[in-house]
Amino acid sequence: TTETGYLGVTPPISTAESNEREKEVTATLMEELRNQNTFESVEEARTREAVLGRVAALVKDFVYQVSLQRGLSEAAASAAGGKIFTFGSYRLGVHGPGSDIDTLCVVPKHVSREDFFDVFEGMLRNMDGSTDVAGVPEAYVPIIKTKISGIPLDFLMARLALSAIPDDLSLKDDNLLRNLDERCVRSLNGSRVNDEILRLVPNVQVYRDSLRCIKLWAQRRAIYSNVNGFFGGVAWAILVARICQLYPNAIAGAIVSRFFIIMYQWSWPQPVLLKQIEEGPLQVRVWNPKLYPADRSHRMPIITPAYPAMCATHNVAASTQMIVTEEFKKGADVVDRVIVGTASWSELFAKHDFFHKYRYYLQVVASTDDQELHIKWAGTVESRIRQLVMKLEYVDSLILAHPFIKGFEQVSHCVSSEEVGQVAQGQISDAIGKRTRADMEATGGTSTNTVYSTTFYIGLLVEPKPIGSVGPRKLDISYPTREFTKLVKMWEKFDEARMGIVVRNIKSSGLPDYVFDEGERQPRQPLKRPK
Ligand code: 3AT
Ligand code: MN
Ligand code: MN
Repeated sequence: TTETGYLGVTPPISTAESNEREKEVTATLMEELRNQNTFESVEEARTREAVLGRVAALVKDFVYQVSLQRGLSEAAASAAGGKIFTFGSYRLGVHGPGSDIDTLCVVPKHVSREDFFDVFEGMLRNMDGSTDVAGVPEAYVPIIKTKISGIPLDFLMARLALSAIPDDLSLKDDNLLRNLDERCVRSLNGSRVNDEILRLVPNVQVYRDSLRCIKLWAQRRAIYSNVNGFFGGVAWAILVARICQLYPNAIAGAIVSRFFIIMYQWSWPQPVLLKQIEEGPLQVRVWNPKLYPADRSHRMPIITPAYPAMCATHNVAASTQMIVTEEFKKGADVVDRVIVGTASWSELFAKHDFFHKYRYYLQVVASTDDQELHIKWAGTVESRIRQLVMKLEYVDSLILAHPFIKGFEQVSHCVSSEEVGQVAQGQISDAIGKRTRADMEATGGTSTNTVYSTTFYIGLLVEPKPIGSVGPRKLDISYPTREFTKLVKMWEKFDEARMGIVVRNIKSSGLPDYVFDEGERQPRQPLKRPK
């Protein structure tokens, strides 16, 4: 705790200890989280620690090797150090089975980003038990992804303006960011934000248990996604931390119950802050709605606690705000019933009903003829979907446009150019959908007829028809659709001959089976004959 005697930008709401009932529901919550398989096994935890130990040694060896190459003496090369910092769910202690370990490699100034992708990536490839090593040096945050002993890892790197990286280095000092490459500043950010969050919560174990619950709930309710205008991992982590600050002595069951009601009633766009926003040594923008109109437009600002302060939720649109708010309300209702004993925690984690909720849906189909290109094209289309959502919000009689948080991928083997055209239009018949590569080879087809497609869904909530009007209500989405396709085609690698983008309006009865779990789809009502 600080000079004020509390953590956060206001005093706590209550410093009371949790009561007996809250202790009971915390016990049942933890049991439910175990039943839901959110914890890894003891064995997996041990493997992770062993992997991290080996990775820490590998980074030191990498720095040592490069130091020698640069002509440093044996002694100076050994003293150059090198250190790993974890961030993401593993660092917060809320990871599940199969989660990755997000790892930042901090190296001294004579080790370059090129070395990271030439030398370190090579060392990873040669490491015992490593598989799937893939470097993406051109990314906004350059990254090497890999698996070691089956554990996925994401490696970022930051080169500090120091001649050696001691084992006890902390990343807290903002002055470390001086004179760094922007990519290094971005790479440091995730780790610095996580460290601050943990420093700013009153009880780390209570925080972890509560966040584990909220993350699972948000994933099940399909509102865990930054790109689509909901909240991503960092935003959820900050929200739960804020509730922990407001109830410093409460246990997880009580935090979760306060979480829903406080978030439902939050007076947006008042920001969620874990501490006062600070200025710092860089020429970079710090979130400031008084100064910047773009920041003023944030609907549900959740601000990261490390310098430079940023908004973790700048993608939120009017529609996603309504959806998240409604989910807070529903969550509050369930938790109220859990507390009085008329509901169980499993109800909180019930699957979303996105594909049952609307009468009309948009299908956004991105297609290409090449697997690798497809990943990039589908990613580009996905990252623009929120623009389509915002344009749809202006359409008359549309109350909201609800983007689903993930796309559905399909690989179709086509035997004719007509079929290729159909797939690109999102019309994948049973004949195409069920055909395998082997079927196609048997009929003499070639691999040029393979089409990769990803379909994204947007649910449309339309105003009810005015009483007494006849005929279907006209919903004109041609303008937003046209603007959206124009926008995605502005992608620098867009090639009309190889990539397709189609937006179609369908009725709920036209949703394909693959969006439903087995047995989830209601069988269509047979017509009842009068006796
Ligand atoms: P998991 O348990 O791994 O699913 P997580 O919260 O650790 O949950 P990620 O590993 O995807 O999630 O992300 C960890 C952090 O890495 C969050 C964010 O600071 C950063 N990050 C994630 N995706 C990107 C990205 N595409 N570009 C830049 N930073 C990213
Ligand atoms: Mn992670
Ligand atoms: Mn990751």
